[in-house]
Amino acid sequence: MTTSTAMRFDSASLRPLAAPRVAVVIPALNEEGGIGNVIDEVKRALDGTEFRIIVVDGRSSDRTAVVARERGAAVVTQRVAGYGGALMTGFTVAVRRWNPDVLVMIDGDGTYDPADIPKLIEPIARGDAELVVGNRLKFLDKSAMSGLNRFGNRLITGLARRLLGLEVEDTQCGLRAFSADLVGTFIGSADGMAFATEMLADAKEASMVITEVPITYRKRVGDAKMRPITDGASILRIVGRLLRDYKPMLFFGLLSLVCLAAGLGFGFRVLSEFLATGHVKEIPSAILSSALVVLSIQFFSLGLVADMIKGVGRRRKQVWEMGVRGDVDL
Ligand SMILES: Nc1nc2c(ncn2[C@@H]2O[C@H](COP(=O)(O)OP(=O)(O)OP(=O)(O)O)[C@@H](O)[C@H]2O)c(=O)[nH]1
Ligand SMILES: [Mg+2]
Repeated sequence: MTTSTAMRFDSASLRPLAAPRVAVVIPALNEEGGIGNVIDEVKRALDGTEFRIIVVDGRSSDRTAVVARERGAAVVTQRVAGYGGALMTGFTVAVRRWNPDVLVMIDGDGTYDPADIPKLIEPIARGDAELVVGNRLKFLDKSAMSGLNRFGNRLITGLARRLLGLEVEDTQCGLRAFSADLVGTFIGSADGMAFATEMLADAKEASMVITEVPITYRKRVGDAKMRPITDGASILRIVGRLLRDYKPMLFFGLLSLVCLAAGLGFGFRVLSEFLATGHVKEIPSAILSSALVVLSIQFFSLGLVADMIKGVGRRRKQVWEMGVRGDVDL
């Protein structure tokens, strides 16, 4: 279990909830084989809790929407494409139409066990966490995740943890719960599966208190929607973009250092030739060297400016969040 220790400005959303209202959002694209069972299992798991189930249909070509409606879930069609777009649609609909205390996200393919949902809600209801992420890696059934997926998962998780400073072990887990007060924390700009990583970066940026809870992971029902190579590449791209947006000084500083090192490398040859002979014959090297050093300075300045912009944006967001998070009766 990992808990973020980032400094917090306000803990109003960490209040205990006696009987939380729970909205479960299920993104589903051609999951007619699994969705019905997932809905039934969610109902069983949340028996005794006040809850709603929202299936976000990605314009499935099979009977996903029909099956979901038959089992009593509310079905909405997503407006923004992709897995992330589906989840953001579901969160927005849930918050605007029903005002839940806790939002839960779970896949419609039966890989997650809805019986784990109460375990995820508990730390939020106790007032100990704002975002709870499932961790599949604790007891992973090897047949549930292909070798390629496991490798990709480890690579992406390692990069995301190191570069973005995420303190979550299973960064790609799709079973999560969070305090509905903080739904505005998530920007949802990442397309496809990269949303899972972006969500954690947003949570960290907003100093949300994050906890991981071990869960079970099963073999999926129906065909995979994930394309390991395309989705893996898109997640790597998003890690790069998140690094640029959340750690601009590191991102541009690294580019600046690389250019500086290359520039000095070429410059050294020119300079040593000049010192030895008094002439510069390697004109191309001299030009390349100065261009690289100028580029390095530009990257560094860009880093400084981006860092300043980020600081201003963050302050504005903190003020905004304090305003909406307060436990105040109006
Ligand atoms: N509405 C909607 N749902 C999607 C979309 N892409 C994926 N999903 C759903 O999101 C959930 C997770 O997608 P999966 O295909 O299971 O991806 P995964 O869990 O990373 O990989 P596998 O289970 O190994 O295929 C499933 O319920 C999908 O049906 C989409 O574009 N729109
Ligand atoms: Mg799945």
